[in-house]
Amino acid sequence: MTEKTLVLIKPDAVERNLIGRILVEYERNGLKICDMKFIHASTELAEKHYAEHQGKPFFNRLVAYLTRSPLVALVLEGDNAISRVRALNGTTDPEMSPDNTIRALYGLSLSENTVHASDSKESSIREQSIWFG
Ligand code: 3AN
Repeated sequence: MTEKTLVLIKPDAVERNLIGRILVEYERNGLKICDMKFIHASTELAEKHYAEHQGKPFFNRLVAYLTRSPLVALVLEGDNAISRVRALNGTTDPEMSPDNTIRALYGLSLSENTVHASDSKESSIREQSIWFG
Protein backbone atom coordinates (compact mmCIF):
# COMPACT_ATOMS: atom_id res chain seq x y z
CA MET A 1 0.00 0.00 0.00
CA THR A 2 1.44 3.35 -1.05
CA GLU A 3 1.69 5.79 1.87
CA LYS A 4 3.13 9.20 2.61
CA THR A 5 4.99 10.06 5.79
CA LEU A 6 6.32 13.29 7.26
CA VAL A 7 10.01 13.36 8.13
CA LEU A 8 12.11 15.99 9.88
CA ILE A 9 15.88 16.12 9.59
CA LYS A 10 16.26 17.90 12.88
CA PRO A 11 18.58 20.77 13.91
CA ASP A 12 21.39 18.58 15.32
CA ALA A 13 21.67 16.87 11.91
CA VAL A 14 21.59 20.07 9.86
CA GLU A 15 24.20 21.63 12.19
CA ARG A 16 26.53 18.65 11.57
CA ASN A 17 26.11 18.67 7.73
CA LEU A 18 24.21 15.38 7.69
CA ILE A 19 21.31 16.29 5.36
CA GLY A 20 22.80 14.53 2.33
CA ARG A 21 23.82 11.39 4.18
CA ILE A 22 20.34 11.03 5.66
CA LEU A 23 18.53 11.63 2.36
CA VAL A 24 20.70 8.93 0.75
CA GLU A 25 19.40 6.38 3.28
CA TYR A 26 15.78 7.07 2.32
CA GLU A 27 16.37 7.28 -1.42
CA ARG A 28 18.42 4.13 -1.68
CA ASN A 29 15.63 2.29 0.13
CA GLY A 30 13.23 3.23 -2.64
CA LEU A 31 11.39 6.06 -0.91
CA LYS A 32 10.43 9.01 -3.08
CA ILE A 33 10.84 12.59 -1.88
CA CYS A 34 7.59 14.28 -2.87
CA ASP A 35 7.90 17.53 -0.94
CA MET A 36 10.79 19.15 0.94
CA LYS A 37 11.69 22.46 2.57
CA PHE A 38 14.38 24.08 4.68
CA ILE A 39 12.81 25.97 7.56
CA HIS A 40 13.69 27.58 10.88
CA ALA A 41 10.65 26.48 12.92
CA SER A 42 8.82 28.94 15.17
CA THR A 43 7.92 28.03 18.75
CA GLU A 44 4.27 27.87 17.70
CA LEU A 45 5.04 25.34 14.95
CA ALA A 46 7.22 23.20 17.24
CA GLU A 47 4.56 23.20 19.96
CA LYS A 48 1.96 22.08 17.43
CA HIS A 49 4.23 19.33 16.18
CA TYR A 50 4.92 18.03 19.71
CA ALA A 51 1.38 18.71 21.05
CA GLU A 52 1.06 15.12 22.33
CA HIS A 53 4.02 15.73 24.67
CA GLN A 54 2.66 18.96 26.17
CA GLY A 55 2.98 18.80 29.96
CA LYS A 56 5.80 16.24 29.97
CA PRO A 57 9.00 17.21 31.80
CA PHE A 58 11.05 17.30 28.59
CA PHE A 59 8.50 19.33 26.54
CA ASN A 60 10.18 22.76 26.83
CA ARG A 61 13.60 21.28 26.06
CA LEU A 62 12.14 19.54 23.02
CA VAL A 63 10.63 22.76 21.66
CA ALA A 64 13.84 24.73 22.33
CA TYR A 65 15.83 22.08 20.46
CA LEU A 66 13.52 21.95 17.43
CA THR A 67 13.59 25.76 17.10
CA ARG A 68 17.25 26.50 17.80
CA SER A 69 18.39 26.35 14.15
CA PRO A 70 16.96 25.33 10.75
CA LEU A 71 15.68 21.87 9.92
CA VAL A 72 14.55 20.05 6.79
CA ALA A 73 10.92 18.92 6.55
CA LEU A 74 10.05 16.41 3.86
CA VAL A 75 7.31 14.09 2.72
CA LEU A 76 8.38 10.61 1.64
CA GLU A 77 6.22 8.28 -0.40
CA GLY A 78 6.42 4.54 -0.96
CA ASP A 79 4.99 1.13 -0.12
CA ASN A 80 4.32 1.05 3.63
CA ALA A 81 6.35 4.24 3.93
CA ILE A 82 5.25 4.96 7.51
CA SER A 83 6.61 1.77 9.06
CA ARG A 84 9.57 1.51 6.69
CA VAL A 85 10.82 5.01 7.51
CA ARG A 86 10.35 4.37 11.26
CA ALA A 87 12.48 1.23 10.85
CA LEU A 88 15.19 3.11 8.93
CA ASN A 89 15.22 5.82 11.63
CA GLY A 90 15.51 3.37 14.55
CA THR A 91 14.41 3.70 18.15
CA THR A 92 13.89 6.93 20.11
CA ASP A 93 17.05 6.35 22.15
CA PRO A 94 20.03 6.22 19.72
CA GLU A 95 21.98 4.01 22.13
CA MET A 96 19.33 1.28 21.87
CA SER A 97 18.80 1.68 18.12
CA PRO A 98 19.69 -1.28 15.85
CA ASP A 99 22.96 -1.09 13.91
CA ASN A 100 22.91 1.01 10.74
CA THR A 101 19.68 2.81 11.59
CA ILE A 102 19.91 6.58 11.14
CA ARG A 103 19.66 7.21 14.87
CA ALA A 104 22.33 4.59 15.67
CA LEU A 105 24.63 6.13 13.07
CA TYR A 106 24.06 9.80 13.85
CA GLY A 107 21.86 10.29 16.94
CA LEU A 108 23.40 12.12 19.88
CA SER A 109 20.93 11.49 22.72
CA LEU A 110 17.29 10.81 23.58
CA SER A 111 16.52 14.50 23.07
CA GLU A 112 18.73 15.08 20.04
CA ASN A 113 17.95 12.05 17.96
CA THR A 114 18.50 13.52 14.49
CA VAL A 115 15.30 12.52 12.67
CA HIS A 116 11.55 12.39 13.16
CA ALA A 117 8.99 10.35 11.24
CA SER A 118 5.22 10.05 11.61
CA ASP A 119 4.15 7.04 13.65
CA SER A 120 0.73 6.40 12.07
CA LYS A 121 -1.48 7.34 9.14
CA GLU A 122 -3.32 9.86 11.35
CA SER A 123 -0.14 11.56 12.54
CA SER A 124 1.21 11.58 8.99
CA ILE A 125 -1.85 13.53 7.81
CA ARG A 126 -1.74 15.86 10.83
CA GLU A 127 2.01 16.51 10.52
CA GLN A 128 1.91 17.05 6.73
CA SER A 129 -0.71 19.72 7.35
CA ILE A 130 1.39 21.35 10.12
CA TRP A 131 4.56 21.55 8.03
CA PHE A 132 3.20 21.93 4.50
CA GLY A 133 -0.28 23.46 5.00
P1 3AN B 1 9.79 9.07 18.35
O1 3AN B 1 10.33 10.36 17.75
O2 3AN B 1 10.81 7.99 18.36
O3 3AN B 1 8.46 8.67 17.77
P2 3AN B 1 8.33 10.05 20.64
O4 3AN B 1 7.26 10.51 19.71
O5 3AN B 1 7.97 9.17 21.79
O6 3AN B 1 9.54 9.39 19.88
O7 3AN B 1 9.02 11.34 21.26
C1 3AN B 1 9.18 12.50 20.52
C2 3AN B 1 10.51 13.12 20.84
O8 3AN B 1 10.55 13.43 22.21
C3 3AN B 1 11.65 12.15 20.60
N1 3AN B 1 12.16 12.24 19.25
C4 3AN B 1 12.68 12.56 21.62
O9 3AN B 1 13.53 13.55 21.07
C5 3AN B 1 11.85 13.18 22.71
N2 3AN B 1 11.73 12.31 23.88
C6 3AN B 1 10.92 11.25 24.02
N3 3AN B 1 11.06 10.71 25.24
C7 3AN B 1 11.98 11.48 25.88
C8 3AN B 1 12.55 11.46 27.18
N4 3AN B 1 12.21 10.53 28.07
N5 3AN B 1 13.47 12.40 27.48
C9 3AN B 1 13.82 13.35 26.59
N6 3AN B 1 13.31 13.44 25.34
C10 3AN B 1 12.40 12.50 24.99
